[in-house]
Amino acid sequence: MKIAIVGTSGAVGQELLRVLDERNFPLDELLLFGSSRSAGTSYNFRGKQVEVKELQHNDDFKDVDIAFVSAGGGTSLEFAETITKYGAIMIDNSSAFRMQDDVPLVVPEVNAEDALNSPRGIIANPNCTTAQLVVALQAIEEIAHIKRAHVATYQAASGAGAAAMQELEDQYKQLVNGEEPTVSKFAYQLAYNLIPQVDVFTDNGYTKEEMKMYNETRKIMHSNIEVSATCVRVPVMRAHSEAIWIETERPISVEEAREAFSKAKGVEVIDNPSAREYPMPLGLSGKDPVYVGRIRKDLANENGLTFWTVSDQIRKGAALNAVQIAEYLISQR
Ligand code: 2RA
Repeated sequence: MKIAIVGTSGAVGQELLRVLDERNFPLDELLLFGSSRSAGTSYNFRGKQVEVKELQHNDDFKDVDIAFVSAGGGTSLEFAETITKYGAIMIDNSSAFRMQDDVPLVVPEVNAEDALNSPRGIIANPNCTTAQLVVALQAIEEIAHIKRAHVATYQAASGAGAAAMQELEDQYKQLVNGEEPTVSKFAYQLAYNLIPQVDVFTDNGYTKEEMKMYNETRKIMHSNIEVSATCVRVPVMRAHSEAIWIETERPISVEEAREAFSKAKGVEVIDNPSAREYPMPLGLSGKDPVYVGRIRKDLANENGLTFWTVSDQIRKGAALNAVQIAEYLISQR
């Protein structure tokens, strides 16, 4: 099994190396690709130094089985043909192909089988906020159809990349030292602040990030579910949180919901309010599950339920989900 990573030096690329190693992914050879800037850098994988090659339009992907691509939508669009032309499966973390009809958009806990039909050899990884959302929603969908969901996201700096995480750290240090904080990765200072905008605004007043949650959730769940989200950037390093309100076709009890979450693939319940036990980004970063807590009936809707989720944006939100898609493909061979 020959595996490639495109975008190795980025936060997701680095996490892919960790996840492939931790999960003992069955590969015989690993190829690393990146920009001209990162070419020549080498990374240790299973005791061997592997050097990053510059991504170019050549035959480098001739014998590759699966290529994990996380280098931005422009690179995915430009190199999809080069990567797949000899039969490699491209698991793409960008938004470039997610909503194309001939590209499956996959979260294995929800629609793994869709990955078996990739006519272009491309399988899309969802937006991190969507992956976290649908893993939790699927638990409830199994017991009662969800008609609509309202979501408020609390998105970590990591969503904007490793440099954005560094900028957040720097801002706190600069402010403590009485210096002007560096503001370049976000529209405003993030330290001690919240920014109610992730990505650009669209004509309906929602941001692209919020429309991803609407469109991607419907595609992954094969559902007419209505999703209305407000996506907010918060001064947290790498785990996204989401407050979720759902309306189901029939009323479901908290006990039913808690049991459904407890049984659900990829979900871990932390829900004991009397002991102040609920998911928080601090301490859950770097872990695999989507954590669910604060489960309760929605006071404002007799068919409503509300709950809180936390998940690592770089793992389940990107690298882990991509590797799980690859694991599923291998399991079906
Ligand atoms: C973010 N979901 O959090 C977007 C892209 N990773 O910035």
